[in-house]
Amino acid sequence: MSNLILISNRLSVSVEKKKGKLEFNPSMGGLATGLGSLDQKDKLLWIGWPGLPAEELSDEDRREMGPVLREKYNSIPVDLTREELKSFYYGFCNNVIWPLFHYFPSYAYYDNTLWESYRRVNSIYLEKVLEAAEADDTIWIHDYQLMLLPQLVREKVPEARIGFFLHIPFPSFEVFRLLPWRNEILTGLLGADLIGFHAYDYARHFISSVRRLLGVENNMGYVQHEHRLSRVDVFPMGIDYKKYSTALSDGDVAKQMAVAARELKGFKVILSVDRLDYTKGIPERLRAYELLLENNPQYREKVVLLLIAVPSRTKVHRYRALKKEVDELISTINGKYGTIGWVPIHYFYRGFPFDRLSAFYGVADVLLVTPLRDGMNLVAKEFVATHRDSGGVLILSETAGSAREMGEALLINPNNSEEIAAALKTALEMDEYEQFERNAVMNERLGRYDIVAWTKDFLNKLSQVREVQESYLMKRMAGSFKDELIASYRRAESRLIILDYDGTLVSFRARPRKGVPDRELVDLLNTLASDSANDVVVASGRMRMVMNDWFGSLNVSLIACHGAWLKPKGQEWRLSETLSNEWKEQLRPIFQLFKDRTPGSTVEEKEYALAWHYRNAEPELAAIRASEFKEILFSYTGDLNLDVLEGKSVLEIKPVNVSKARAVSLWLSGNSWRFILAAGDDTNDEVMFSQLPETAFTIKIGLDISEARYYLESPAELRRLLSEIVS
Ligand code: ADQ
Repeated sequence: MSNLILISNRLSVSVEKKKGKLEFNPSMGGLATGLGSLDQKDKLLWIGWPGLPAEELSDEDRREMGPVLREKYNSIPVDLTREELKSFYYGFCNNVIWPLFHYFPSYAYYDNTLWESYRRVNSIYLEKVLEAAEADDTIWIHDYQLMLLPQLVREKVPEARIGFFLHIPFPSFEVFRLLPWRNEILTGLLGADLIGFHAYDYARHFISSVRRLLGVENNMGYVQHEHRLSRVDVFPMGIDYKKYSTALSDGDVAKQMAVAARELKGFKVILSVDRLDYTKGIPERLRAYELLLENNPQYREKVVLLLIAVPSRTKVHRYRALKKEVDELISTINGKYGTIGWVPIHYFYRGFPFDRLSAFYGVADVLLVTPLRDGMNLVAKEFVATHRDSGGVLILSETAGSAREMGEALLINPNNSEEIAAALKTALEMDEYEQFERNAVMNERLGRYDIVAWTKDFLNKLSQVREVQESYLMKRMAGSFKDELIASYRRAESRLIILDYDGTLVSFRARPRKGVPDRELVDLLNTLASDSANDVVVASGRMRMVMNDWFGSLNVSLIACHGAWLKPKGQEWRLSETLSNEWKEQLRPIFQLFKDRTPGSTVEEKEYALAWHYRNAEPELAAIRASEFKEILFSYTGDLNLDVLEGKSVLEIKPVNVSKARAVSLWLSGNSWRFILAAGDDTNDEVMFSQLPETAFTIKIGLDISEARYYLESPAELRRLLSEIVS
């Protein structure tokens, strides 16, 4: 039986020590419910910190805790010392990542010792994973505390099935780039097969950062990094819908609600529920409430605000400062507007269990959720589900992830107190029919994509990614395919070997001129060419002069300029066709214009082609310019008999009768090769692959859809293969 191993900073059960005795308090979070609903063919195992620093656990405690956690809660504890908690959790996680990812860059504190601690603690989690995991287990890593873990696991268990979900926003590139360890974080995450986010924007920001910082493109959400495919996708987390939508019919909740309603004496109730965190916009919310009372005296002594704030990260300075600010604001407002019979704000600085919280949701007329940033915000969803069969208005910040799915709420900008105050007025005055209608639409959605659907969706997608990866693996030139290729090579008395150059024999460089063949490659080509049965053709889009400089002295055949020039081995260069260059006059100014409008891009003029390279341009601008440029070029091609070639970060135009496939046909006609091998990485190579005989060994370099029969991951892999066949 395989396991589903879930790794998060905290376990879903919290261990406390009271009067020297251990207490185990399971917190039935949404995630536990979602996972609990899965068919139990997989055994569930949680790995995380149990809530007590290592120093507070005696050997005896450990002997007691381990088996209880394991047997009763399927949990494996991670031991963290006070020092580790300070520098890892309070330090790096909550003083660097949390503020930065929530767009508070000025709160982030970049200190290398904190980063070192983050790395170290991620490795501690790794050890636990390695102890627990077996080859066919599914490993699901959660949240910003463990962003290095996917890659750490990948390095140790390359075949592992790894998912990662980020519960907080992924910020835009402009913010993310501020992080000194940004590349390490991206690489860490890309160790996962599937990387999930709450909202499309976060996925988009992640993909954009990967592109700009690692230079890696995405193809329909698939990212190829270090020769592996990872998928990036969006899974807006749902709630335990059944539990919340039926809460009010629960006896305990109904009782609590009756008590609360009695105590609230017919006031209109505005509710606010969060952890006390500076991202939640609590002071801004209080100011907006004050504005409502100031501008609308008719609501004084008619409404109350119930402000519930769970203490959070109280060891962090900013949180203590926020607590002070909130305390002061509340006393100012209560002092200013309160009367003997009316307190404008009831403040609860503590969390509540499910029945009390649901009762509060139930009595509330309005839920006021105004985070400055929030990955999702489940409170908003819980409130709407609780009001499935009743009115109740949700006011929701447009910067919360849940706003994307809850367009029927009153959406506000959390920094605009006037707007929030106006929304409060609208909510308090909204007719009941409209309230019902809005809640019904939102409930339909929440019911469909609840925590159970969310969990299943994520795990299904993870399996699908593995299938896609496996379909590539089936074509991988390795194992029996390689044996067959080598045997066929050895048997054959005449062999044609066609090798594209850039991206196939050498990796791409920032500047095309830097792509000079190295000693190892020259030796390899020489060895291949030294067998008189071999005709080795190096076929490139590069200029004839360059090809001549690099390979002219070798006993190989050459194709330059995408097939305009040919040099069969031992012969001189010759043109494949009579070609004209007149079109260049007309198009050169357009190439220059695009170069000028796209900083970092360059124009390369070849004998029978013009190329615009944008590898070093700002990627998003380059993508826009490239599609614009393509449109323009296509409008010329028909009249001028030209062809547009789209390569990797290059757009090229050349006469239509010049092509690698045409050039290669010269080697095919009149020859009966017993062995043909062709390798390439580009769209230009695809036509060539498709015109070769079916028995040819066609190899695509890189993971991509291709006409080739096989694939290899990189130029280095192709070189290894070539060395093997000649050894
Ligand atoms: P949080 O910042 O903790 O979580 P949120 O999603 O609002 O934010 O709340 C999570 C849970 O805590 C909810 O189920 C809620 O009922 C409970 N809770 C909040 N305040 C409470 C209170 N005062 N008393 C009792 N219970 C309370 C992070 C991200 C969010 C993201 C979640 C899930 O910051 O954006 O929605 O993870 O991915």
